[in-house]
Amino acid sequence: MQLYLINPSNHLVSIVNVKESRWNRYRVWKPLSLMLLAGLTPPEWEITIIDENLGVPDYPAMPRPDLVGITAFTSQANRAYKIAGYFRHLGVPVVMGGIHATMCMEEVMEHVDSIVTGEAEGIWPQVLEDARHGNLKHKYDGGLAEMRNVPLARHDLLSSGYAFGAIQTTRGCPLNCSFCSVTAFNGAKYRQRPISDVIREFERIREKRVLVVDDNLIGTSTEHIARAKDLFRAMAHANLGKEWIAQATINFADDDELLVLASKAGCRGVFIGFESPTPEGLLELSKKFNLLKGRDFRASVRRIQRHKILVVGSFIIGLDIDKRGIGKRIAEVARQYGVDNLNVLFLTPLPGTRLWDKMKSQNRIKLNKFPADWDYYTLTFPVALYKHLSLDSIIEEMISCDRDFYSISHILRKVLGNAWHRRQPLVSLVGNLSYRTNLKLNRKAYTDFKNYWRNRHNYLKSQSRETFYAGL
Ligand code: B12
Ligand code: SF4
Repeated sequence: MQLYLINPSNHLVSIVNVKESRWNRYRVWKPLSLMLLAGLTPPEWEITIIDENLGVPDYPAMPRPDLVGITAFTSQANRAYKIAGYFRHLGVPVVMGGIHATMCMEEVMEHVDSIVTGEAEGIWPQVLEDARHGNLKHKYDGGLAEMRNVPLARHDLLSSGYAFGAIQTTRGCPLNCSFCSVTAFNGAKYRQRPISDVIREFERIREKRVLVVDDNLIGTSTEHIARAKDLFRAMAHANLGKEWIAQATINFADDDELLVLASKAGCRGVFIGFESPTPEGLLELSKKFNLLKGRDFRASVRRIQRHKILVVGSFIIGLDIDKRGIGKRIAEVARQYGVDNLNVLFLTPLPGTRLWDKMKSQNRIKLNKFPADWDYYTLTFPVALYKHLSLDSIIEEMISCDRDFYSISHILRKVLGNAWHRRQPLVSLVGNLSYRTNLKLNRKAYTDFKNYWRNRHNYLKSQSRETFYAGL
């Protein structure tokens, strides 16, 4: 039995389109969900994982599979339906799972034979068994998995073309920020994998560099942090020889022992959501956690960096309180905090979030011709109406923020500072140049986006259902 597991590309973000810049090799990450599904798949299935981000294969030249499984974030949904349409046309049943299938069930059910909502661990073997007997149900629900049942992902099935491997050690986040889908999807309960499983899986990853995909690496409570320390001790003890980056909340800076252990375990970078430069902004996004204890962000960032861990700071532009000047303000604050890289995203209503409900009820979701408009739900386009910022002005704010933070003089200062402190100056240079190179691509993307926004009614009308499915 042949199984294809497919990660659809999004033409607006895929590596295929950004080949102009070799830095983007560092921005393409392995689809862990598919490697994990493969780990759950019994041996009678012959598995091929296709990551379209590495190039779209010549599907017609490939053998006809018995089943196709597709994963998709919302921004990949439009392409996912095209792939589904192609295989269903050949008579091959298609199953879709992942966050978009869970958040937009009804839409997805129109395009595939079967959907799997929630996490796959408890249900995927059953889906395969039903498929084998030609008895696929239209809908399955995996719910939330027991972490001891998360299998070792099949890293051997996707081994080349990536700068980073990927692994997951925890799921869920108790913080439930209004713009984020993680709590709605993976639950508020913070669930940790057995440490021995994490170590065994790390040992199977061939890449020297690894992305730990956890949304909140260390959690929030004393018990979560104690477990994170145990994990880091075990990783250092296993002498894995890996360098890894992860996502965490700012409390990562609060415990010096934790930082020492993380660094010994191979932590080289951490992505932290600061989200807004003002307390009002944090309240608007329900990110009260960042307000606790009258935190000094600059001191927190410094404490992390002292352990030779680079800090990427993430902010969101387009909040109801954001006015003209917010771009420069974010760049200025990010510099004050002393982050090594700045990542700014447009406030985007993702389905299943409280932000979606709010903006929908206020009729502010302007790119709403789905599925075509899902292509733009990459957080790199302003898809909604923003309270004080028009389409043109929010884009100008984003450009001015990036231009300011990634000016050559600022990059040089940062890199020299890192060289002085022996804190991965080369990595910091590559990271900064990669962002800077992308600025040019972004500007072109914004111009195309504005044209699309203004003309999309005509554009969408011109896409008949036949042309929609054609031309894979
Ligand atoms: C790693 C990651 C990335 C990596 C992606 C690597 C990759 N190719 O998969 C990178 C950095 C590239 C990335 C990019 C983006 N991401 Co991201 N990312 C994540 C993160 C942190 C972890 C995903 C992961 O690997 N999880 C581990 C795997 C094992 O879990 P899983 O994917 O959920 O899979 C399980 C189930 O969903 C299910 N399942 C999944 N697929 C399938 C398929 C089938 C057939 C079946 C049966 C089951 C099934 O089974 C799996 C096992 O239980 C999530 C947060 C999260 N908790 O999901 C955000 C998340 C998925 N990202 C998000 C977003 C918004 C983005 C971006 C659009 C924006 C951005 N700038 O970050 C871009 C989009 C890129 C694109 N191609 O369009 C949102 C998506 C929300 C949504 N509705 O789409 C999330 C949920 C974060 C959030 N704040 O809300 N991301
Ligand atoms: S943004 Fe981060 S802290 Fe907030 S709910 Fe999502 S994962 Fe948790």
